[in-house]
Amino acid sequence: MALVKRVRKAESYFGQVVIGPPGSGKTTYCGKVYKFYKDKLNRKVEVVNLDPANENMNYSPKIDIMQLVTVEDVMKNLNLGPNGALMYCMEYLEENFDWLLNQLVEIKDSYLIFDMPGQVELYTHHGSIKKIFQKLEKLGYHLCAVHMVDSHYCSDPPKFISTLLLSLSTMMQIALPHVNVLSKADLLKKNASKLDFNVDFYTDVLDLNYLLDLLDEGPFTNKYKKLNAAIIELIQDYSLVCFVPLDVNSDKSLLDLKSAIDKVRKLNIRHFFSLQSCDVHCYFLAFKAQFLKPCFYISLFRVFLTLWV
Ligand SMILES: Nc1nc2c(ncn2[C@@H]2O[C@H](COP(=O)(O)OP(=O)(O)OP(=O)(O)O)[C@@H](O)[C@H]2O)c(=O)[nH]1
Ligand SMILES: [Mg+2]
Repeated sequence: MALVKRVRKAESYFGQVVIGPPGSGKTTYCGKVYKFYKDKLNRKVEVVNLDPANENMNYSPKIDIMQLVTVEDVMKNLNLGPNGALMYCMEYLEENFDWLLNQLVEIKDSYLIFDMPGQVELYTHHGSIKKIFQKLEKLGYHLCAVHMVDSHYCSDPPKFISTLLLSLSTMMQIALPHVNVLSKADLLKKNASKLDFNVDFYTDVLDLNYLLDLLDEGPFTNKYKKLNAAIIELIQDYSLVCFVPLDVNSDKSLLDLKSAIDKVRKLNIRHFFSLQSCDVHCYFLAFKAQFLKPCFYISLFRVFLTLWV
């Protein structure tokens, strides 16, 4: 209780929570953005590692979950596999929230970068991460989710559609101000000639029906195509998902992402519907309000109906 009071006394705190599937570039980004903020922007910044199986950190974390619990120890002691052990670690962190808060209080004047694990269910339906960041929000931490997906998925239409759906469900689950990022944009540029469309098509997520034309035709894939059409309609109708491309080795790219994050943070949720979401490349809690609209549920229902019919 005293700890919570100590936090409440202070002003607001800011930072970003770097989430996304395995290997999407989260840890690399955390190390690069740490250096960028510190050396180029002269900001006080710290990285908090919340991945209990983080082996190759390219930064020295100020707070490290591996001092509280590791996947390796949980696997050994509880006889769990790597995925179950990671879920256990996150639940353990949730139970020991004060361990985290105690250390956050010590670096309250720094901008925070949270490096997160790469297990997708932690961001789509498991509750611990959501609850941890909700608690921090209530204590005055203004955090933005930076959701990384590997831009290599742009090379395959069905994979790109899955990526859109994953981004949407992560936004719904985590419910923080949110920026979707297509990581490894240098490779995207390098291989642009092999893509079906130009890079803007994938970042702006506008005319998705073109993707449908690229899906295989056939008696067995007809239903699959109808399902993809319904998913595309859902994503396009609500214009909730688009991406900021990121090349971690480019300062300009890091700066562009910083601007998108700052916009998300500064914009008042109530202004959301007066903005073109793709103009700002960012989406935030306001889409909660979409869920109050019956038509949102009708669209979702249609997706599931297509799956069954
Ligand atoms: N070309 C290129 N490679 C990158 C970029 N960002 C990350 N990588 C590479 O992608 C690989 C995975 O990066 P990580 O930072 O370990 O990914 P992660 O999301 O932290 O992975 P997990 O923690 O296992 O989920 C590494 O080999 C990085 O060097 C980028 O902008 N461009
Ligand atoms: Mg990592």
